[in-house]
Amino acid sequence: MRIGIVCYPTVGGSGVVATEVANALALRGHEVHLLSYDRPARLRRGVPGLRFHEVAVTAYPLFRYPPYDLALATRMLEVREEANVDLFHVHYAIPHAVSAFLARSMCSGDGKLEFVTTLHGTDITVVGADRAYLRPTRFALEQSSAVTAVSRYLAEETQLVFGVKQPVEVIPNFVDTDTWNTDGAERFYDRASEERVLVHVSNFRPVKRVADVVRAFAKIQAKVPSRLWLIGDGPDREHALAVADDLGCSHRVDHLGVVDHLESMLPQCDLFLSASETESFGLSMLEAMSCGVPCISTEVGGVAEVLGPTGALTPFANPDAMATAALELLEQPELHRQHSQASRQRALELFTVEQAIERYVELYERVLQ
Ligand code: GMT
Repeated sequence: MRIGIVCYPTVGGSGVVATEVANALALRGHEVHLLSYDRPARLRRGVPGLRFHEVAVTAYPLFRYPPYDLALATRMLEVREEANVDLFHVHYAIPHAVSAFLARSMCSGDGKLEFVTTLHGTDITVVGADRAYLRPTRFALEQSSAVTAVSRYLAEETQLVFGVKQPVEVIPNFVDTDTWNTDGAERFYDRASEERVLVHVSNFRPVKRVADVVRAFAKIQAKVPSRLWLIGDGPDREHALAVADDLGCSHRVDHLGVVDHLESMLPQCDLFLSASETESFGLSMLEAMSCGVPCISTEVGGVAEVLGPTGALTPFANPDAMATAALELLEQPELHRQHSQASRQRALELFTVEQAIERYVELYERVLQ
């Protein structure tokens, strides 16, 4: 098949998932055209049949907000005409699904331009529910050849917020379990120092509540020797570090920024902490699980579908409860070992690349019939 993929190029979850879908499809012999305003970091080079198409937006003094959605629609049309793509798969509804509809409407020639929209989370729960975006997003979802969501929670939320008529199919996110593995894993019971390494990975947006992670960690480090690795970057970084300072634990908190090879660091971690206010899936937790790192998360959105019986879920905005759940695993090596193995096992059983790509290919075929 010839497939066009549209996504944001940032390290955020939707861009990562879209890029991994593109990589996996190309490695399976499909011709894949990825469109975005920058080349995504995870897009593989040298894979036959995998091409990147930059979407350039012209600046003009009159444009306070350059119209990216128009530039994207034009680029989609060009790629359709040049490469004769069979269908587009757009990740994150806003504005990608609207651009896809526009591209379809401008398209002349044989056949309807089909597009599949995959919803990732904030495109529905935060941004999509904004009055300014709600109606065009709902319209574009109704026009999509098929709509998928990355968790059951998000599919239900979409029906609730948008009242769309067509079904929303759940195709969960996935992880490359070969790359994200437990090779060379070293947990606290293997270390002479017994220091526990806790990790949080995110884009540090307010929705991630990184300061709550730090608050929970302050309690944990008062009980067991430990460090907190804060990985990623974003608007709440300074606030989170200031909270660590206020709570007297900044000497145990390392902000490592955006790292290149997270998969080689996770096997050295003991626990992943997530304090998000909403999380449709929690891709970075799945990556941690695949490396045998149990996750403690707030009980929000679709996280329960990802963690299952591994790790623990704690109430939102309750760092004390998060610390208590974390200490349970960090003070009992045998219990930690069980959760670590169960986390890896769950990733292998339910969230592999093969499972997800098979579902997407089957959906594309259905749409094209
Ligand atoms: O909102 C973000 O933090 C980024 C966003 C994205 O689309 O880049 O993440 C969402 O999509 C990810 C991939 O499907 C999910 O793993 C995240 O849970 C989801 N974020 C939220 O729902 C807050």
